[in-house]
Amino acid sequence: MGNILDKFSLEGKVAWITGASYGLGLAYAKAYAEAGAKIVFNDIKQELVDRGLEEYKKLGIEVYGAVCDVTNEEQVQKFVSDVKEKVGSIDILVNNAGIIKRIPMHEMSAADWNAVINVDLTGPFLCAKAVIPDMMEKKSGKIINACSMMSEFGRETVSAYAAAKGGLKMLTRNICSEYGQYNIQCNAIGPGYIATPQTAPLRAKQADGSMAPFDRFIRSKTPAQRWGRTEDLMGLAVFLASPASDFINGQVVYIDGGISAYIGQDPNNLDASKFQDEIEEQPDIKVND
Ligand code: NAP
Ligand code: GCO
Repeated sequence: MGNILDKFSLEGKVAWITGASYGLGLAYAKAYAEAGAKIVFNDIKQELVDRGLEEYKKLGIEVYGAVCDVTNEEQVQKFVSDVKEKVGSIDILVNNAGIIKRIPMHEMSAADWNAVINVDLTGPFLCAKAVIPDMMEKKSGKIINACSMMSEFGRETVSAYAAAKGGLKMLTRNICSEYGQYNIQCNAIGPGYIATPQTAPLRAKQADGSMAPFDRFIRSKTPAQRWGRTEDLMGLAVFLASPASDFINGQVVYIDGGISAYIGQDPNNLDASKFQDEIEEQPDIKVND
């Protein structure tokens, strides 16, 4: 009987994290590399892939990266076959790539709606479809989807994103149901509100230097009174990709600082001065909003 920590090793596995040039995807890739996996990643444009390659090089992580739009089945299939030839068949897929558009539903165009559904729901379908045949042959595989608070809750202006993330919860359960017999586990990470470029507009310092109203709201809804950090999610990501979770399937594991368990306090009662040094300017990276 080896050491229990051996169950968390990803030694010798090929892990594909989609959209991993920065944000949560980069954090997952860092964690997987430390756990022994070979990392492959894609992003939607070469400048982002190059940015990611630079970042991984700085971290001393050897990776394979290429342009691949997860909504384009031809690009997805080509990415998977190129990886199989150059690195090896994919053992772990993290469907991380995602966008959000914050627009009142009655003002949202069908094009914007479709863009979000395509990336956040159809993309994970196409990527899972591409890797499952090899996983079936190997009788082993891990698929981890990026769900969200919006897999459970709605809020103003995020109708397409919530519909996609709710659908992604059910896609997670269906892949579990259809492929569990091949020793393929499909689970989802359900982050709360995490400080990444995607949520930067919600945290941006106000013109008068005060905290953004949504920042105050989230802190009043979170028992820890803080936003999640990308490193908060790394342990769960490794766990769900490792043999330690072989009998967990079809689950969404929420990692949200307690938001989903807490009715919250009156935002006006929050002592904002405690967090003054945490208030961020807008980051310089492109943000989907
Ligand atoms: P992010 O900072 O916006 O990063 C998303 C990445 O996906 C970016 O590199 C983005 O590239 C890429 N991408 C977008 N569309 C793509 C496509 N069609 N093909 C390939 N790559 C594409 O997001 P994040 O905050 O790290 O979140 C990562 C995932 O976790 C997303 O699915 C998000 O919905 C989910 N999530 C985030 C939070 C949070 O609080 N941050 C909480 C719950 C769930 P571009 O720069 O070109 O868009
Ligand atoms: C928003 C945020 C959230 C987070 C995340 C929460 O506008 O409400 O972007 O949707 O991204 O999904 O779990």
